[in-house]
Amino acid sequence: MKKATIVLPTYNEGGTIEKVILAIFNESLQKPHWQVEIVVVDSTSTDSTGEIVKKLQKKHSNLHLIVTPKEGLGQAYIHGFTYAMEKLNSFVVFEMDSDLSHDPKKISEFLTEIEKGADFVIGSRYIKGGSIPENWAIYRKLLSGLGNIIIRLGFMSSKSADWTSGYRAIKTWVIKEAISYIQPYTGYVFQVALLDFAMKHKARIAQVPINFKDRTSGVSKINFSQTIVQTLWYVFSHSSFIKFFIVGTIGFIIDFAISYIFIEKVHTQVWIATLLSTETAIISNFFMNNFWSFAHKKVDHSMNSYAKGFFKFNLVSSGSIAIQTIGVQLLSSIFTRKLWYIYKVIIIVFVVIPYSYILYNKLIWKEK
Ligand SMILES: Nc1nc2c(ncn2[C@@H]2O[C@H](COP(=O)(O)OP(=O)(O)OP(=O)(O)O)[C@@H](O)[C@H]2O)c(=O)[nH]1
Ligand SMILES: [Mg+2]
Repeated sequence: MKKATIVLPTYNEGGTIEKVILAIFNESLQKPHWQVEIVVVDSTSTDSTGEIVKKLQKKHSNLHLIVTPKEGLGQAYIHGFTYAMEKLNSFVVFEMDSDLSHDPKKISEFLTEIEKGADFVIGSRYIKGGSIPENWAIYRKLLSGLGNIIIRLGFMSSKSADWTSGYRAIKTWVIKEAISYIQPYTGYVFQVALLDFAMKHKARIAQVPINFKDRTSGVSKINFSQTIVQTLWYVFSHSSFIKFFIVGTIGFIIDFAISYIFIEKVHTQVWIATLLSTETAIISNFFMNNFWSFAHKKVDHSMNSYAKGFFKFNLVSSGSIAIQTIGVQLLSSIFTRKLWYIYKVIIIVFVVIPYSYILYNKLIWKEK
């Protein structure tokens, strides 16, 4: 029998915690081959949450309670995961809200995905069969929906439609590897950081649809403005795509500056200046991409791999130059020549950027 531990973070959830615990134990009886434990991580609730759990512990030996200071959702989960791994030797841990927003009936679907080989199962509100509450205020629907779109674009990944969902089943090998990485993310942003880490460390992702129910008791603990700022900053500072974009912009400045110096000040021939400036930009782009944008899949540390990677990078870059040259010339001859700079921007944004990003991922910085 493998052990699955459901970690329930609580802060003043006295109105629902008993129902949640009993429903989980009830569901787990239906699932063969799994031993289910519950770890409640209570951030010293000021209501009756702690007492209710202690009362239930008398009847249920597989119910555990950790009481911690109030340090945010991420920290509560880290306490719960550590307990599940070190004290209970769990194979899988679950994240689940304690306010009945997440239906315990879904547990068996998550475990089925784990049995099929997934390492990280996400309860998704944004896939077929999933939903958010209809009565959510429009601002909340927008925040959640738009937030997920921004995160997905930033990480350029189609593996998860719901990055902020708090209903998940995760194999403990993923948590063991991730634990020091997620440590600084104390608030709700920790959900995004954990999934980002798992994806970058080759965890197999699966999704099950969930119908998120609005809480009917207690109050929300999420601090929206703090969560939005922290999440946007996280995506901005960890997205390969955004870094690739910044590297491209720096490359453009280097290219332009060197050309300018050699053409205007040193008075070399234009083709020499252009060759020198583009190749310098290509070299700096290659190294910045390797050690920054795609650092999690950087090429092996050997001369041979560098040479191969650099050669392919030059090929892709030559393609970008060809696309731009032909594209700008073509559009200038079809439409007015005066608007050449607009054609250039359009071609860079809609053709060159996707073309080079896709080819870098397919040819140079591949998933290992
Ligand atoms: N231990 C602990 N649990 C927390 C903390 N913050 C939130 N939680 C719990 O995390 C779960 C999710 O928090 P919620 O306030 O329900 O957040 P939400 O689901 O995004 O928002 P609503 O459902 O609208 O309230 C709940 O079970 C909370 O009790 C915390 O600082 N410590
Ligand atoms: Mg909730």
